[in-house]
Amino acid sequence: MTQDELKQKVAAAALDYVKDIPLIGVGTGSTVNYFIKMLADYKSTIEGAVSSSVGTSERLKKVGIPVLDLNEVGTLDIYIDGADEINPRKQLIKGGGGALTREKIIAAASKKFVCIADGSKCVDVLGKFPLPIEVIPMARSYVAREMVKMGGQPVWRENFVTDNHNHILDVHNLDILDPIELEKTINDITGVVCVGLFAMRPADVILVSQGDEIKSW
Ligand code: ABF
Repeated sequence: MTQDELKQKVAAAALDYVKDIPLIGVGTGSTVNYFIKMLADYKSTIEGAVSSSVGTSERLKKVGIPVLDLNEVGTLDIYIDGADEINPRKQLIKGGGGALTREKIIAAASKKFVCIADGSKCVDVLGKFPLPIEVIPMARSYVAREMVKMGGQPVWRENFVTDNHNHILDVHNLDILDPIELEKTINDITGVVCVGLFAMRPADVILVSQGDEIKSW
């Protein structure tokens, strides 16, 4: 199976989790894009979705699902999103697509976060995938220097601005042995808007496609 076929397969498996749930949270990325296309068949049961990015909002509207403001919806029963890396404790690196801040907000406001991915995303230790950090633009160099002190190699994602008008640093070479501690430490750096480490609020369910199988834990 190609990677795209694996993404489609796991996206289809996530449909079971949104049956009969009127309001859902929807993430960003190529795996979720397949999920959004498949949601077209659930239009009658889904009243609306809270979206984690401008791109996802456009895709949802295209398939006829109204996009709602999280402030008006309150707590969501379910949030479906992808990841860049997943460890056995359901902790994640996210933000390769730059939507990490809104993704983290929706995850925080959801009762159940179901993370969907193809098997290539599973790792024992997070950190091979460069860790994305959204920063206020004027703090970019300062935050980068702080990350160097922590042993990382930050690279500015040039020519990219987030939906919140901020910048992204991708931090290479971090061996993330204690994800919760690192998430807290990076959160404390002035100028950081959000770090793409989802450890304090990990996923609740991981669905991964590997060959013909869907593994879940
Ligand atoms: C989002 O999409 C991200 O946080 C992560 O960066 C990415 C995964 O993308 P894909 O499904 O394209 O591999 O959920």
